[in-house]
Amino acid sequence: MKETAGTTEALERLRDAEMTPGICYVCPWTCPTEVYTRKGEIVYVRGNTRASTKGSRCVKGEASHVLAKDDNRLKHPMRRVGPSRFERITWDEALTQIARKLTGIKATYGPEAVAYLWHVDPNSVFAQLFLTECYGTPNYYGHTSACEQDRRLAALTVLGHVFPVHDYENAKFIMLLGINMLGANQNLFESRGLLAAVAKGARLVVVDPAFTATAEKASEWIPIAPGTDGALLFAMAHVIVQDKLYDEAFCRQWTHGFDEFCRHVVARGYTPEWAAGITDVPADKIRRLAREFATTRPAMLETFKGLGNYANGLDASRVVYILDALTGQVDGPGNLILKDWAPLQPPLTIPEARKTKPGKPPLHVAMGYPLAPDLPTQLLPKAILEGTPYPVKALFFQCTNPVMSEPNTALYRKAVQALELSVAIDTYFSETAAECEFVLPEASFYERAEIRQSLAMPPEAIICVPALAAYHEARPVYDIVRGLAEKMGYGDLFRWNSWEEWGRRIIKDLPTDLDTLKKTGFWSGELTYHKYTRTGFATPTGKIELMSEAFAKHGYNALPEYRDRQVIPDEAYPFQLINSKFEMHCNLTTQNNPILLRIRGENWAELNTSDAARLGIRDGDRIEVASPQAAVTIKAKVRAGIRPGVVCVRHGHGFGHWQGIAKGRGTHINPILGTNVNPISGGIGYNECKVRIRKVSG
Ligand SMILES: Nc1nc2c(c(=O)[nH]1)N[C@H]1C(S)=C(S)[C@@H](COP(=O)(O)OP(=O)(O)OC[C@H]3O[C@@H](n4cnc5c(=O)[nH]c(N)nc54)[C@H](O)[C@@H]3O)O[C@H]1N2
Ligand SMILES: Nc1nc2c(c(=O)[nH]1)N[C@H]1C(S)=C(S)[C@@H](COP(=O)(O)OP(=O)(O)OC[C@H]3O[C@@H](n4cnc5c(=O)[nH]c(N)nc54)[C@H](O)[C@@H]3O)O[C@H]1N2
Ligand code: SF4
Ligand SMILES: [Mo]
Repeated sequence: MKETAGTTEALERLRDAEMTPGICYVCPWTCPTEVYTRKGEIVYVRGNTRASTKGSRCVKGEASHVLAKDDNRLKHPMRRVGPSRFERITWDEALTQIARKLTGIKATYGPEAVAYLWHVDPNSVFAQLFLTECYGTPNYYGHTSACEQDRRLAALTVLGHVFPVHDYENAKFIMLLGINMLGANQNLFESRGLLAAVAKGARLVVVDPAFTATAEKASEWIPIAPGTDGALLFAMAHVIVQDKLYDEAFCRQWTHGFDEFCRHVVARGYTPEWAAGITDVPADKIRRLAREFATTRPAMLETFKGLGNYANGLDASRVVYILDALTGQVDGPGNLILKDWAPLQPPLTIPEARKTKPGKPPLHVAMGYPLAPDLPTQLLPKAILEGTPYPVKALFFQCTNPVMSEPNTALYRKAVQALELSVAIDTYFSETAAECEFVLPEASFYERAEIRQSLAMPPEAIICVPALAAYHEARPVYDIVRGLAEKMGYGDLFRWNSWEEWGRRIIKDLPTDLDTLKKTGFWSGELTYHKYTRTGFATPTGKIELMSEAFAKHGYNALPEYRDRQVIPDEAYPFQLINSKFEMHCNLTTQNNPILLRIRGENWAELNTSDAARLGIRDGDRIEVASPQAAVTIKAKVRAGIRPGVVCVRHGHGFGHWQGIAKGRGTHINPILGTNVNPISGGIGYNECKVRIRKVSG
């Protein structure tokens, strides 16, 4: 009875509801959705059933309707008036003052002293066009160095593609190293594909010091010693080379440096016996895995953050893709897909005559990281506090909270405080906003428009149509940038009557129109395989580079090598700290959501049962986790499913400033992490940290 009444009530709410296509922005995977509203309120949201995600949504997206009415959101612009004091100001005051400061900074230090940072990038292209083309700074960056910078540079230099996606569903052998597809979900169609593959009998091998949600579904879990995957991968390459299990015809035609790579792994002695001593994976198991991988079709290897979290992660990630190349299956069914992008155009064009050419190279180049696919953000404090390689005086933070998400929290906070201009564009009062001079409220994805690339296998564009009126005074970034452009003499270039005007410009090369897109929510092109046979690979040689010409050009070793990670546990700090995510939270974005907070109200540190018993720690005790840099206390989670000697902290929680309900819950681990920057990619080594632990209270 009760259920029937509930169903009737739910259906009643849906009567006459209007559907607008949306994009979920809770995590970087931007799933296409359908948002149903009635009388200006959300009544129902579901995944777009016709798009590539087949209607999937995760719990984080599902709970996100709370955003629309969350009283803790930023409601109006604010300006700092004291150490922890902000006053409300109008948009006009905010934009006038920011514009004045931008003009002053450009006159004194040059436009390059201004940088713009984002994480997930809602409409950031407007800021890019204004700052890089009109104002004249080359420093427009994402936050990839805090994320998958090593994997990204590996994919770019080996395969010539920034972001391979995966046809897990049709694979027969899948080996995942440092990627928790079912716990830190990435494309939902991929998670579904992975489960479908396992159900059809595919072999899933998970290499991870922790028994993750993905390992739970695997045929085999390999609890490797942290930071040693490179050795395992090289040894697999050694077996494939010695047994001639590679696809020689493919390698001769489509790879560069095939003979050199084969000689290299043999000459270096990267044998399974050598790797066994490093990885703690027995040599015969390594041999078996290599043979299974090379003789099963389709078979693929993939990684994400787990390898890049160490100083040796870049070369390890390169070897993942090199192994994929050796068996000749890349960009085929059941494998890595080097996706085509939808032909989207910029929303507006800046005429040549109005452009300002930057006088200095972009920061990543000036910092000595010419190959870095994104800014090595851990070096920003040096640029701000010491003026090296050149002074940075102003930062914009959109959709990113680096004061909390970067390591070395105290230094990063000090750097933000030292800026002449700091602007946080956020939906909430983040830890970074709390250090900034100006805090600007951005409209959420329920209130703004966007047309962007999807991360589907075929080329696909997705659209977000505003479903709700603006939340208080919050504005989308395109309106914020337009306001700034007006104040700085570029208003005529950033003029439109409605978002549809620039929306039509973005899709002008798509074989569809805006009205259709507004009904369907997406445009999808044809999925094609083996595109390289027509175009080659987008590398300097047009081939998959087992030996990287880009590396050689910049004086780095063209062939990957195995090195130890940087920080190794010792007697004083006997544990390796590693990081991972929660299934039901995303980074530092969802902790204020009451539904998600009820499911997971705080984070914890996981340690092995045997370590815990030795130290007298029981599940749920509070422990101190101390690195050579600092110490924090956190709840202990004792489990068998983690390698002894490893402490795994689940990221998220531990907010101090945030005004919402997440404040004071759980522990922020980043203050104990030191600065660790990969010397080539500029990626952050979050796991380069040794710790000691002790029980604080039961
Ligand atoms: N639910 C949820 N989903 C998310 C996110 C989230 O916060 N929550 N965040 C999103 C973002 S921004 C990203 S970048 C992705 C991240 O996606 P993943 O990279 O899959 O996520 P992490 O939890 O960082 O996973 C890293 C894994 O590496 C393992 N690991 C640590 N050290 C080693 C090692 O030495 N070798 C091996 N083989 N493994 C190791 C960790 O135990 C962990 O399981 O997830 C995205 N999806
Ligand atoms: N210790 C540890 N640290 C980590 C990680 C880890 O595993 N362990 N993971 C790392 C990884 S993979 C990543 S990607 C980074 C991510 O770190 P960040 O780049 O800092 O991103 P988030 O943590 O997701 O924080 C996003 C911010 O954007 C805001 N926001 C959410 N939606 C919107 C919106 O629509 N518009 C605007 N303007 N703002 C919005 C949120 O309120 C929040 O303040 O963290 C890294 N830091
Ligand atoms: S995976 Fe979940 S949180 Fe991420 S975009 Fe999709 S529905 Fe939103
Ligand atoms: Mo990330």
